[in-house]
Amino acid sequence: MLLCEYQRQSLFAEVDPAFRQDVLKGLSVSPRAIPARWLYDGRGSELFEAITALPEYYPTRTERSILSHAASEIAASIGPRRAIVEFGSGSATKTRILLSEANAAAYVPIDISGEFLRESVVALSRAFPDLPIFPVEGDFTGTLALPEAIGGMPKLGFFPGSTVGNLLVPDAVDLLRAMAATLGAGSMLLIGIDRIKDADILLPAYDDAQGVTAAFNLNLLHRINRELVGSVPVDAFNHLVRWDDAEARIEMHLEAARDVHFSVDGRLFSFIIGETVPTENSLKYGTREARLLLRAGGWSPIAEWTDQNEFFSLILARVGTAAPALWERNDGEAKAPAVRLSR
Ligand code: SAH
Ligand code: AVI
Repeated sequence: MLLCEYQRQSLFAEVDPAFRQDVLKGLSVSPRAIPARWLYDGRGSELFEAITALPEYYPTRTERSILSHAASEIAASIGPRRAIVEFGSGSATKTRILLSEANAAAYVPIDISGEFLRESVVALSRAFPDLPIFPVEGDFTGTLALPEAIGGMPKLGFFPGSTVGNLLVPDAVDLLRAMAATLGAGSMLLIGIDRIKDADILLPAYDDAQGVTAAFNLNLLHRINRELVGSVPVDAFNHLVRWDDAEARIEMHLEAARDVHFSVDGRLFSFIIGETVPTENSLKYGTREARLLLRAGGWSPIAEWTDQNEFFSLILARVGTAAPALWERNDGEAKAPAVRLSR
């Protein structure tokens, strides 16, 4: 019944007014910038899935491996019958690993990419036929109400993929605080965070040899042309990736390869050669910074898992900032090592 309702909605899908507003504003202001969430229309989500399989893109396979090794320990820490609320669920591939161990009471995938969300829910409900699934289509940085059906259940927020890295620090803190408020008392959060590492590894991960990430970035221009009656000559733009060491972030831009003029929604825009519009930041964190970020966002880290190369962290946190983490206690209770290595 719920799925039919979602399928019905997709037939009447309209252009999101927030997309129009963000693009028109993002192209008009100086410096220009378009929020990364608009990279994910149906095609963008497909291209992101293709990125996750690229040899250069280490985050997905690394996090999947960490999660596979840590899943039973995580399940024991969170206890049974939680509702798992996933922020930016995408294909929910990693979620399957968690769901196989966690004995969840319900699953709430939240994603802005509606068509992709519906498809992934259909696939997931086949794999977990007894699991109540309540998809929520929308922007998790806005105000989203959770389905009433999970109101009384204890909750685990699941925020994998280092999607938190696509927000600047103040926005990430705001989001973490909003998650704490939405998930409520007694909730826990399992979050994936990509670590700072050599630019030699980071840059190819966002500028792969096959050009899939370039297609993902340029798809934003196709989306603008399609949904906002644009005339952007897509071949006049290049995919540009930079590593900003001071900010510890990858920046993805669209760069004009020549002087170019176009219209969007009836408004005229010009780029001179070399001018760029940023389309995504991907912030990387040190271990201490990641824990501080969580604390600032109203969560207390209680366990952390990483991989052999220490490329990626999976952190389990409890809502509230009062309790010290296991590795911070000196009262004899501390049993867990600061970092549990899993390969
Ligand atoms: N969790 C998956 C997918 C990560 S890709 C993984 O770990 O592989 C990021 C996902 O978040 C995409 O599916 C995208 O559509 C979604 N997303 C990005 N910004 C969003 C926002 N502001 N609100 C809701 N979903 C968002
Ligand atoms: C979803 N997010 C965490 C990805 C990242 O690595 O920042 C998006 C991405 N952009 C280009 N490649 C992957």
